[in-house]
Amino acid sequence: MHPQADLIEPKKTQQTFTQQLASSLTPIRNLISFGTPSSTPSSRLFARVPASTVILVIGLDGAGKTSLLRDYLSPRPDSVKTVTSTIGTPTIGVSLEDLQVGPASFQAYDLGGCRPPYWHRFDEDLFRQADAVIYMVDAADRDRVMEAREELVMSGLRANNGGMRQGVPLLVLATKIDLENARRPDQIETFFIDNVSTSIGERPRNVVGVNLKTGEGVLEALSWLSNALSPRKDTL
Ligand SMILES: Nc1nc2c(ncn2[C@@H]2O[C@H](COP(=O)(O)OP(=O)(O)O)[C@@H](O)[C@H]2O)c(=O)[nH]1
Ligand SMILES: [Mg+2]
Repeated sequence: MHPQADLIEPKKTQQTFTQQLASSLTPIRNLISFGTPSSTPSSRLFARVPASTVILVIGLDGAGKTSLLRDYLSPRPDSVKTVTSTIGTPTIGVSLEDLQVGPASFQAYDLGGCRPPYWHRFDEDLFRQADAVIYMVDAADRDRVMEAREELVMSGLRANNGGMRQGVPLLVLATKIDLENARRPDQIETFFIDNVSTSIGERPRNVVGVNLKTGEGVLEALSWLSNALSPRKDTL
């Protein structure tokens, strides 16, 4: 048994599925009691998405990508694998974090910084191959907000060799809403969606503010994404 298991309250048998998800989509210490990877709240949340769905988790470094994978989507912190891909000639190894959650794989990658142009082609490939994109933005980082939007628009949406495919859902997660200087989610929405709506085009999109220290907003955000990806019940 995990050393912290006795700190976790026993589950109430009458809890609904949604209540169970809400209470367990908090940092990893509360997920531990869920046991096997196949029974984690996040794997149940994404159980209905099509097989081999790729969910790209992307944004500037420090936005909270690793925290989301490690603390909310993974049954154990060590389930997140670091994989190396090569780009350019001569080739350079770049690291992505990869996590399988039921039929979906989450792939996290850092954008930004001063990188040669061929790195941007690699970014564009990631966007093009994704079935959904979680674009993570540090809502409290006012210095890099322009850079963050530029990366989304130029690599993700307006890429010369094709960025995000039509209809691919875009979830913008505004993290660190607990910090005093954080922008509100509606301000992030104006800046990242409304002001560049032509580039974003017609696709399911949503902006949710989250606090990855407590889990606030995470269930709402992931539920929206799993619904956006799951086959609709009412299709003919
Ligand atoms: N206060 C606060 N800190 C956060 C939040 N999300 C992430 N962090 C912290 O921000 C730092 C960078 O997060 P990380 O997940 O490594 O970002 P990544 O570079 O995008 O993978 C870490 O110290 C996290 O603990 C949040 O919502 N609130
Ligand atoms: Mg990281």
